[in-house]
Amino acid sequence: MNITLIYFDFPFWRAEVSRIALFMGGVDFNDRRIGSEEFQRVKANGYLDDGTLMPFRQCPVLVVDGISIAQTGAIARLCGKLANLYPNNNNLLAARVDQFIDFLTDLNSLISFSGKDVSEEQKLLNRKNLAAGELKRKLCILEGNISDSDPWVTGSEISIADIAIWRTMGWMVSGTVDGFPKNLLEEFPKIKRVCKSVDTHPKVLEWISLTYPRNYSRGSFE
Ligand SMILES: N[C@@H](CCC(=O)N[C@@H](CS)C(=O)NCC(=O)O)C(=O)O
Repeated sequence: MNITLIYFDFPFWRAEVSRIALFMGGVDFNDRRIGSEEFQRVKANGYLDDGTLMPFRQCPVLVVDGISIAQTGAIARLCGKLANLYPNNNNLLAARVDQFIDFLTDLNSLISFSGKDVSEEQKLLNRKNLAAGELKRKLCILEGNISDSDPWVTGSEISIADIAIWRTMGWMVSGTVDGFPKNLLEEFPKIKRVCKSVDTHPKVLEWISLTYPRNYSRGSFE
């Protein structure tokens, strides 16, 4: 199987969950990172410069044996299956993983839209309100869906859901999202516990040392 994952040159969860899954599973892939100029051309015509199809003119895209697949969740599920980080033969458990990925997609949209087509000042205000209001409510709900006793969100095995939660939360508390305080997770010990477990996983640390810029702020879960 020939696999290429296309995204930008930073570890945002949309691509990072799949990159890390493939790495953890020992699945060979081409980690293709594109620049903003090429992405402008993708948005205009739907193809990379080498002719690769970008189905919805968005990133990430996974190309498997010449077939292009779009959408974060679809890509993460496929990579999770290939890497044994997503249930291959248990539909119910698979749906339990899916619900977390879809929930994170909701959170991502909430955050993105709060900064869309508004002034910097308004964006900062929107983000502050979001962090103290609707986002906090959603984090509270996420916290309530994590068990007190299981090590990972869907039980005894790590899955793409844990990796996705770690990377999304890490981004939110990294200090790079204007208006979000770094202590956003203060009241959520179970979310922090899961994030810390991923953040200290030996394969995740190996991937970080291989690919993250030195001093990259991936958030603290203390
Ligand atoms: N629903 C898509 C959204 C992906 C998305 O919004 N990606 C951003 C980059 S992080 C993008 O390509 N934005 C450009 C656009 O939507 O035109 C997914 O889940 O992958």
